[in-house]
Amino acid sequence: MANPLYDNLFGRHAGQATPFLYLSHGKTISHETFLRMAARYANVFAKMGLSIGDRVAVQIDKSPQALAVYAASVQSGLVYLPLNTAYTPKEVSYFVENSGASLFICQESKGNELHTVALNAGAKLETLNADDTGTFAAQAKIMSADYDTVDRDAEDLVALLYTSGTTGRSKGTMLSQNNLLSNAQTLVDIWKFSAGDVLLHALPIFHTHGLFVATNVTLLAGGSMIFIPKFDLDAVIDNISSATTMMGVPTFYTRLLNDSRFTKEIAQHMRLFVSGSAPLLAETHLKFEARTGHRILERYGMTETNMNTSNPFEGERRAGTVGFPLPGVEIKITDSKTGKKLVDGEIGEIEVRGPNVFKGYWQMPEKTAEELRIDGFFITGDLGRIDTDGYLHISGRNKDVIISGGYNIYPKEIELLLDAQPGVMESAIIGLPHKDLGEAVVGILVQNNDSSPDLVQIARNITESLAKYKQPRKLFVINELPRNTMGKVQKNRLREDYQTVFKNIDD
Ligand code: MCA
Ligand code: AMP
Repeated sequence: MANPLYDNLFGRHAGQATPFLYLSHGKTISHETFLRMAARYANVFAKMGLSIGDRVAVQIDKSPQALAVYAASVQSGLVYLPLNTAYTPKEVSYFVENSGASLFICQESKGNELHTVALNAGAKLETLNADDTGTFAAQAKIMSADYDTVDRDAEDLVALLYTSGTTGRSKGTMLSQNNLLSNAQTLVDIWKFSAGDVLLHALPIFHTHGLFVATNVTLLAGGSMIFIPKFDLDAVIDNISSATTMMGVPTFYTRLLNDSRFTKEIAQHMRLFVSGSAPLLAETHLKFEARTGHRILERYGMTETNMNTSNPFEGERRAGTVGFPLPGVEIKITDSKTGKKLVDGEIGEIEVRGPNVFKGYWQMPEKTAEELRIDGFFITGDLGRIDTDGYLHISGRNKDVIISGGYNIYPKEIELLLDAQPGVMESAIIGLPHKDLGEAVVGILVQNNDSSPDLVQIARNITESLAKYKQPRKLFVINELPRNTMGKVQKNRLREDYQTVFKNIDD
């Protein structure tokens, strides 16, 4: 037996002093140093008595330590559950409880407020900071840097990533060793990653894009990463000439284009820019090429499926499309109502099948059955069409979701909170065009007959329950929501009415 994901991503670098992470102030962490840190962490897990399949929930700043917790979880046969650092304790409590996590690791600064969260969920709480301090780090320091990797099967669960749902309840996406490994292998191959690659990493590492695409691909190829804590324009511009590749959400590229320091010269050393998580406007694609001579490679993925399609590395990277199905991945376009396959050119539901497709939603068999067909096709909720040359175009969404700066935001979750506010009869959350974030969140409220809503107070009331990026940037009050004959709120009409709310990039 073996542990395919650990062996391929991590174990293969054992004893190698080659660079893995370039940090600020000229500090470098080699593969060997990183693996020793992970092995120490795995020994802490063992000492705590964690067993195979236990969930480890983690809400800590982007750091080598955070990546080492991921590696240690894989090595120990645990299930890694990364959480957005923007989530409030209220949001976190749902994930820790729902997953039944045995261990919850947070930053020391949040230890006090998250203590109750862990307690209520029956999870043990440990702290870990980006400077390698905290209760978890202290235990790791006295542990051996050798650990016998736990045997795992390709189909075993390795990660649980939560995605919000259209009903307002988040679902835990169960990902197997092979879901992650097969996808990383394909991407290394088609994007021609090698040990010589230096990836400029400015994405968060609690989502698929920054963790399973950028990091797994680099690890598998044996390359290195310039590891920046977050997308900081100055840091990206300072480091870009030392990198060979970058992965980002469209906001990264629009922000770079808006800065005159971002020139053809500093991008000369790069061999590949990849974009995903949200639509890249054809206009951005063309401007980027005009400025740098590089054509951004756009690809399409989801938490449930990792990557599904990609524009070609060699061949035409077509603006406004997400390219072709990855090798081994099938895409079909179906009629949303009947599920029947449509002919090329027609717009319908995008369905995906392949080794990348997840194992189902954690303890939600009905939800799983609704979205994952018995024949293995996953109904993405995205709408698209395949053109005569075989390129997939994403033309819309069949699900009510807003994508803001690459983060998915589900209106229902916010509407449920707004509907419960004093003076509010009902609400509708919409995403409106935003020059920096692609879409930004706006709330439309209908007031109660007897009292009017206090918008300032409402904005204050929801801060405890919602991460900052989900909070509406603007709230409006109207007399009634437009509805169709079936009584369904016509959000497209609201979007039309308010489409110019964010006129400037700074709005
Ligand atoms: C930060 N804020 C946001 C967002 N990010 N508001 C809406 N949408 C956001 N995405 C808030 C901050 O809390 C702050 O509030 C204010 O906006 C301005 O922050 P700013 O400093 O400008 O933002 P930032 O820190 O620079 O972040 C923007 C960002 C970041 C760089 C676009 O959100 C980011 O790194 N996004 C990447 C998301 C990602 O990795 N998605 C992949 C999901 P205030 O100032 O009031 O406190 S995986 C996925 O989608 C699939 C699998 C796929 O295909 O990849
Ligand atoms: P998430 O739930 O965070 O995994 O987000 C997945 C969703 O992001 C997909 O269902 C798409 O709606 C969207 N997405 C990802 N990549 C692209 C892309 N290149 N173009 C348009 N939408 C994308």
